Amino acid sequence: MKSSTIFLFSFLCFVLNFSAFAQVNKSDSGSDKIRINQIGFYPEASKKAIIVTSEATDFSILTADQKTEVFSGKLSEPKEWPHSKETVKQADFSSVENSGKYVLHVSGIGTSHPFEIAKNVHYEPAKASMKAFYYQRASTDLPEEYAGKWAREAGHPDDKVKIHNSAASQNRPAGSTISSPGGWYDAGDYGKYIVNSGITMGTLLSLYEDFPNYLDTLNLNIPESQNNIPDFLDETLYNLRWMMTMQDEDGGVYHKLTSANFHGAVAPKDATLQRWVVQKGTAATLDFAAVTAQASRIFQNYNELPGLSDSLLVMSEKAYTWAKENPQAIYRQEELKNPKISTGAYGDQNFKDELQWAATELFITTGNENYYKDANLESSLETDFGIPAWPNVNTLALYSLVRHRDKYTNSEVVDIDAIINQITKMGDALVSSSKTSAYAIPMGTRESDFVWGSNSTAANQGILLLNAFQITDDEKYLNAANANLDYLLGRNATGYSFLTGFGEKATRDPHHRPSESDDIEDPVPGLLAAGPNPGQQDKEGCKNKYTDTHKYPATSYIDDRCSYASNEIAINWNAPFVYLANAIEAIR
Ligand code: 9MR
Ligand code: 9MR
Repeated sequence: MKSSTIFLFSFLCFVLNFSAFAQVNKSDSGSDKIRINQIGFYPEASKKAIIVTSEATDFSILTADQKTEVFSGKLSEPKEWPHSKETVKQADFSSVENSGKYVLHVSGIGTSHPFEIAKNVHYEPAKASMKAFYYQRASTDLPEEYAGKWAREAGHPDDKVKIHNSAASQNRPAGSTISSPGGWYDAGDYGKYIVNSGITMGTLLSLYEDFPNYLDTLNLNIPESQNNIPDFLDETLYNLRWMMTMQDEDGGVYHKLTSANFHGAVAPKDATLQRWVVQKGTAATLDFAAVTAQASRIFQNYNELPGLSDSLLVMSEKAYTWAKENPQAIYRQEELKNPKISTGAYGDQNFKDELQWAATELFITTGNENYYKDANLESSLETDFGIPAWPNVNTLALYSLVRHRDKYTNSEVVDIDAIINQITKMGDALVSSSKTSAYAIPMGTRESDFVWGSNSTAANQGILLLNAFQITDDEKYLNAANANLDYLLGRNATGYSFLTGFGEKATRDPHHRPSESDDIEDPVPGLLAAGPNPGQQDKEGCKNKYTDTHKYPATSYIDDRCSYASNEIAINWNAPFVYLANAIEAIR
């Protein structure tokens, strides 16, 4: 720009400062004291925003051009949120039901990011969060036709993966190779880890079993979109087929496929370190058994996939048998050598929950009661079940049982009422804590909700609540689930929408090698950032980026690629977001 033009431009801006234009400008940058779902709300649903203030008393809802006020209301009494030490008030504008684009304004505080009130308001982010799995595909190029500006070359063919000495067997000695292509990259790194694929696939397959009609029409624009299988299942098949290559002949399943050390932040095609499959383990094998058992009953209905369902069941039972014979094959990464392995450990030493999950899925698929006896769920319902996470998967068994509850109403083996009761009780606890929460959300029921990948805690709480809703039809569960979706999309103490590409202030610089290494300004869309993590386990040069504003559990988040402790993405975090957002879309 020439200097005279700059002068004219500055002058114009100065004049316009006193006009309506300046107001629009102001809304572009949204007040960081107003925390709101930056995507929006369903016409008939509850609508809340959080204002960081102890003084302000009134708020208004304006059309997005800020020309018309459509609603004015009183803020609630102030409350402190212990997880951010903020004093906040709630703005409730649930009675605004007309579709449109709006902002929320509080005088003396400012104007919010814009948001929308509409039917299907979360459809695009919900869909994008599933499309994100396509962008995580290993061993294939992503043509522009499907990947848009994030098109990239293939990386990690994984057709000559070496058997690590910890994984050696008679027919597959150390140093020999197997082919194990495909699957999704786990996270910001390029590893493929069975344990984490387990909960990820279980979550996605459960969404499919719960809402098949909605998912059958979801068009993801992927290479398989033209075939007769729903895109949602085609995408999950991409990872399932990889998982199937991870089972050894004896039924045991390799813990992971990885390079010995993390590769630098290069594109997939340039990450060419030798890849290894490492040690068969009980956790990986049971997670595999659960996923393949569940997948077997889903794919039974597809003639286009002859034999798949049967093969999955055979593999599942073989894995289960191996795990029963090897109940304590603990993955101890620190003991591995030649080469040493330093990538993600996913080390878990307690396999009871994995066994319960696998046995239950096998029971549901086969009807064989011995599996249910093995699962032995009902003796410890009160104590042993919590919000799912990668090392903690037995609640997925409860979800599957209640989904198929019609089969068990008069059952002599399953006390389905006890299972239902457990889910609604857990749901009630989340609902009641959201009622007293300063942010009006279940997230933060306990301070320990804020862990590495805390956003998946919020999403998984949402799934629990949606299970309770599907059993009871009681809207209180649906509303609480929706409140956690609001949390993830902006109604949180950082003010960020944690889904890349969605929201005026959204995560832009995730720890994600493909996004870091391309020369595209925008990150790959539809990825859920890990979220606030007071552990702050980042490396030295990154730790000092946490300032005073990041010092509380709920604010311990930096939108910086260096931060693998708060800003990485991962398939086991995206999957519960996919469930939460798509299930709410399907229900509303
Ligand atoms: O990129 C890695 C990420 O996926 C892991 O979650 C994280 C913790 O294990 O480690 C990251 O890799 C870093 C490595 O541990 C040390 N060298 C720098 C790597 C990238 O920041
Ligand atoms: O999600 C995992 C988290 O629970 C652990 O605390 C953390 C450190 O071990 O690792 C996380 O998983 C990472 C995995 O080890 C490697 N790929 C990236 C994952 C997300 O950061």
